[in-house]
Order: sequence, then structure tokens, then C-alpha cells
Amino acid sequence: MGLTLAEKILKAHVVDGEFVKGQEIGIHIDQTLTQDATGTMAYIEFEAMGISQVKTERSVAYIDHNTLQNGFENADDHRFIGSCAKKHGIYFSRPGNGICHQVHLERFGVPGKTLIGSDSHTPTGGGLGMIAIGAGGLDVAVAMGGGAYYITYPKITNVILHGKLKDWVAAKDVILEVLRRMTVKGGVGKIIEYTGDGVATLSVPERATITNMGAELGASTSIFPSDDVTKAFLDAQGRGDVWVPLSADPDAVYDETIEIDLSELEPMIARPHSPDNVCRITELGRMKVDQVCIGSCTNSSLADMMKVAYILKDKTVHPDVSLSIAPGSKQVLTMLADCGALSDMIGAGARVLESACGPCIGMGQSPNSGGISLRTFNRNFEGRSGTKDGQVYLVSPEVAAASAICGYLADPRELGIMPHFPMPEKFLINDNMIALPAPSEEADKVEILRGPNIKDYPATTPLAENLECPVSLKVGDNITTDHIMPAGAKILPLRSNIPAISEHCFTVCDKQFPARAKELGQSIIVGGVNYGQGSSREHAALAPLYLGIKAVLVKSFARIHRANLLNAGIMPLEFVNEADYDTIDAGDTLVIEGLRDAVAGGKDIVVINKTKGQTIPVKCELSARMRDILLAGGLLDYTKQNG
Ligand code: MIC
Ligand code: SF4
Repeated sequence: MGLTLAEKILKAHVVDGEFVKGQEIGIHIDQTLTQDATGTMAYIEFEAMGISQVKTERSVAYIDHNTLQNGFENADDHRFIGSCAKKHGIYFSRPGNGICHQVHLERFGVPGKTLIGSDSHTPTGGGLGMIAIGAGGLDVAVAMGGGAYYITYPKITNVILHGKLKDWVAAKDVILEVLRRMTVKGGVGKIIEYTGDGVATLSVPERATITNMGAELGASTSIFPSDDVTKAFLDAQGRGDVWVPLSADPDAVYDETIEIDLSELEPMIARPHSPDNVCRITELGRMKVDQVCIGSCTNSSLADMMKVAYILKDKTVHPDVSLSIAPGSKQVLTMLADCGALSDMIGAGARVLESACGPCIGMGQSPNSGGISLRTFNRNFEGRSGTKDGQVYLVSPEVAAASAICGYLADPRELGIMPHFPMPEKFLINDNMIALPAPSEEADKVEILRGPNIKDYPATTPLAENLECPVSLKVGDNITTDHIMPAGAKILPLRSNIPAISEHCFTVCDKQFPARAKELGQSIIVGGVNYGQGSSREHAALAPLYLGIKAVLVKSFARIHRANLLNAGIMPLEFVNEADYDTIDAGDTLVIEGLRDAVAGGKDIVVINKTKGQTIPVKCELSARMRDILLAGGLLDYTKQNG
């Protein structure tokens, strides 16, 4: 039986476990990436492990999220990460160099390699034929130290692409269509593998748009083959030597198949407040628009920006619209400047932002009250823009630019023939904003620069014998990490300070939660399906850890968040019977007798609702390694104990 491409790469990297579907496997990691909002914790954790030099082929630390610096905190974090990078053998992409996923694709990604990153959109690298997975910072720290990364051998979904996109229909529309069909939980436990004759018609940045937003499906990752198109991209980046051809075996067996005829797609849009709330733009008519934001790791490549510049050239942004544009990297921005396209954007009235995440993570450019914001980004969760009642829609750069001119949701197909912007034969290569690590013989002398806002990892305790504590919060379905641990310009500066950031935990749902949890001392959170979807931020587990959360009992979890809870030593429990969710109220006292024994012995866990006098069977699928992690009080303690 043949193997899919994802399976071939995974198989070549397995270092622990049996290569059997549904089993936990440990894979060797070739590359890691961190960004600054999750990176400080990852390096605090790496430091706590006491390893001097990273053991990967390439580890890169990016500064791209917290670049607002409206206080000393962000700048201190940048210096801290820069000094850790220098000391421990990590490349350091300085602020201004661009968004981690865009830069990694341009300068570091290698077909056939494994990459984990402390950011959920790390699967962008799948556009180059990598197995690129988003993970919590602690998992990345362990991989930097040479440890394996553990995943459950996933199901593989084959998305077969036929034909070719019509003019003005974009890669963004492909992934929005996949989201419409599969929903935000449709990819959990799966790798999405793209095949078919349509693949060859898509450039690497277009493929990367699709794999990037596979994160919104809840998928472990997404991957395209490495073919002549991949080779041309790497050649143009001056890295043709790393290219290898890669594809699935002709007789590969997939768990599921979806077919998409590219030529039948139309411009699509995701409506508030979920990336899978997708329809065709024509269904919404000429909806008035207040704001347009172009950029983010999904849509900020040179080709995207060239199309935007073409649409804006010699026009003026509609008087009722604010248009911001953040090109994805210094390479993209410089090339736009060199060819005059940047002038076309500025001339039209675009507010050009630095090459960073910016508005995507609520770092400025919040829309007006109730404002309609069209964004080329990947997430439109409620409140993420920084405006609680902002109405964020996700679209392609073509739709965004056309709408910015018209003042209403516009169909770019009305712009006539679409010019083609072929990929340059050579991208402009200037890596002067990537600082190299110190030579290993000088590494000892490098001083780690810590600011006063950088605090240690929260205290942990080994798993308790028994548990008896109240439910401090009950929430519904599809709770995102933006609910659990909100981001935005005011809170992001606290990412290195768990005690301080904990004061904002779940405040989107319940302002009193942090105070109540602290007062209770120990407590449990109850939730619905797909709990913890979205970001990889381990702060969504570390803040609850700090606030005394001992277990989270839900209908189902999103993958990265479940792993982060485990890593933090918090029990991730799921209802056996979803109906039991309705029987629990906030304030009820839940009891688990013999918790430690049950985990150690792999026995069934039963929760007693002492308040209601009910017995609730729960499940908690754990590998032997996961059991040991929980017993130790989390992955950091486990790693320290096991070397
Ligand atoms: C996001 O898009 O939500 C982020 C900000 O990039 C996060 C990481 C973080 O919270 O720092 C992600 O996607 O993992
Ligand atoms: Fe940055 Fe937004 Fe991409 Fe997250 S989704 S990495 S915040 S650009």
C-alpha cells in the first residue's frame, strides 16, 4: 500500500512509537520557529531546561507580533529574545524583517523537513512541501533541545484540486470554500493533503495562503507536493539547492477525499464571527464598508501586494473607508518600493504599516464602533480586532482592494481583465535583518537581557491524589483562545508575565473570572465542543494554571490547546455523554476520587457532581508519555526529571 506525502515525511521522522493510525508518535523536528508573543515563554522554558545550544538544523526567533511598543515591555521582550537567540544558536529575525510565516517561507523553509512553531499558522510552510505544525511554546522548547514532538498519527484528507482559478478568484477563495465545507472543527485530528491537476496552477505563495488557513479547520497541518513550481520559487529565493521533488505514491490511501473544481469557484467571504461562516460575496450585495485591512501571514506576499497596487493605481480610497496595508516582509516591501507599486498604494491613500502582524492581532487599527471591516486575514473571532462590536469579514486581497475604492463590498470581476504578475526570476535577497547566533565558543559570554516584566514559569505541583473543587466557569461551544486569553495592544505586552496576564483570563466572557478563580483557590472549567480553537498561545493554559484551574471538562478540544493543557499539568477531560454538560452549573462542586491512581493506571475516570448527586463518566485519552507528564505536574517538570 502506497503512502501519502504527509505519511512519507512523518515516517522518515518517527523516532518514538508505532507508525499506526491513531497512535501517538514522536517525530524528530528539523526546524523550529517562535514569534515574540509566544517566544518569551518558550525561551524562559528553554532556559529552565538548562540546554546550552539548540539541537535542530535551524531554529529561528521572529519579532513580528508585539511591535507597538507603547511601553517598555515589548522592547524588553525583543531584547530578551535576541539575547537568547544569540546565546543558544538561534537565528534572530529582527523587528521590521516581517511576519514569521512569510519570512520563513522565503528564507528558511525546506521541502520534506519537519518544522514546529509556537504559532498556529506554522502550517504555512506546507506550501513548500514541509510538515509544518503549530504547537505550544513548551513543545517548541523541547524540540529545540533535541526532544521529539508528539502527535497522534492523524487521518489524512485528500483535497483534489481540478482545473484553474478564473480571473480575480484567488487562493483565499479556495481555502474559504474548504472551510465552508469542512467547518472550523472539520480538520481536527487530520492532515489536509492537496493533490490533483489544479496544484500545478498555484504558485508557492498561493499554496501557502491555503495551508496557512488550514489552521482554521483545526487541522494538524496542510501540505502541497514539492514540484517544479516549488523549485522555481526556491530558485528565485536563491535557495534552489534545498529543493527535492516530493509527492504522494500513486496508490496512496486517504481517509477522506474532497474534490474542488477551481474553475467553478467565485470570490468568497467569511462573515462575523467565524472563519467558516462562508458564502459567495454576491450573496451579500453591495454591503457598505468602513475599514479595509490588507496583510497578515495569509495574504501579504509580493503577488498579493502587486494585485492590490494594480487595483489602487491612480484611484483614491473611498472617503468613508480607512485602508491599511502591511506587506508581509522586508523583501516584499522593498520590492514594492523598487518597482513603484508602493507609490501606487500611497498615492491612493493607503495607510502603509510596518511588515508585522499589526491589526490581525488587534495591535492597532481597531475598527469604529459596530464598524464593518473587510480583512485579508484568517480569523474574525468576536472582539479580536479590538472593537467588541466590530463586524469583521475575511476576503481575498482582490476583493479587499476593490472594496476600498468603492466603499462597498465590491466584486473584483467587474474590474475587467486581470493582469498577471509572474513571480520574479530573482527575489531581492538581503538578509541583513537576520542576526546570526554567536559562534558556539563565544556563546557562554553572551548575557541574557531580562526586563522587569519578564517573570518565571508559574509554580506547578505533581498531580493530586484526589480532586474536589467547584466549577468556576461554564462556557459554550467553539470557545477560542481569544476568549480564554485575549490578545490586543493592551494585553499582549503582558505575555512574559503570567501573574499579570492572568488578570485578563476569560474576561471577554466574564469580567469577574480571574478574581473568582483566585478566591476559590482551585477550580474546574466546563465547556462545549471545540474548546480552545485558534491560537497556539500556551498562555491560555498557563493563566488558568496560575489561577488554580485543575481540570477542564468539555465536549471536545481543539488539538493545540489540549496539548497545552496537558503540558501545563491541567487535566483535559471530555464528557462521555455530551448531555451531561447540561446537568452541571457554575458553582457545583465536582469530585474525582483516586485521580492520580486512575491516571497512573490508565483507568476510567469518573466525576461526581457532589452538589447535584450525579455521576458523570468522562474520558481522557492518554498515552504513557502523557500520563507521566500529568503525574509530574506538566511537561517542564517531566523534561527536567527525564533529561
Ligand atoms: C494568532 O493569530 O492568534 C496568533 C497571535 O498568531 C497566535 C499566537 C499568539 O497568540 O501569540 C497563534 O495563532 O498561535
Ligand atoms: Fe500574525 Fe495574524 Fe498570522 Fe497570527 S494570524 S501570525 S497574528 S498575522
